[in-house]
Amino acid sequence: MAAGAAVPGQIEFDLTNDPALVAVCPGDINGDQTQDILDLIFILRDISGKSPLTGESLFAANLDGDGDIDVLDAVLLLQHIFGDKPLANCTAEP
Ligand SMILES: [Ca+2]
Ligand SMILES: [Ca+2]
Repeated sequence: MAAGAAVPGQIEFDLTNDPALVAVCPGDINGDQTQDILDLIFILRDISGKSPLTGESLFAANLDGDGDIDVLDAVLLLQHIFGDKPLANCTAEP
């Protein structure tokens, strides 16, 4: 995990793999406050290389917190969609 170079007078932004440090809803890749089939499509498109995720969506998609997006994350989201293993609910910020 590489730290960004500090620029004096500016806020340093360090990319981290810790989802707790990034304000995203796990599983909500498109940011509409729900985790559904549309988000699964984003994960599948990332895995297939058609449309790699970036920024916050990358953190939202990494459901098992292992640092990259793969089929395990897709399975976790599928389990949520089918109700087998629900993820934490997303609620809109007030
Ligand atoms: Ca969503
Ligand atoms: Ca993962």
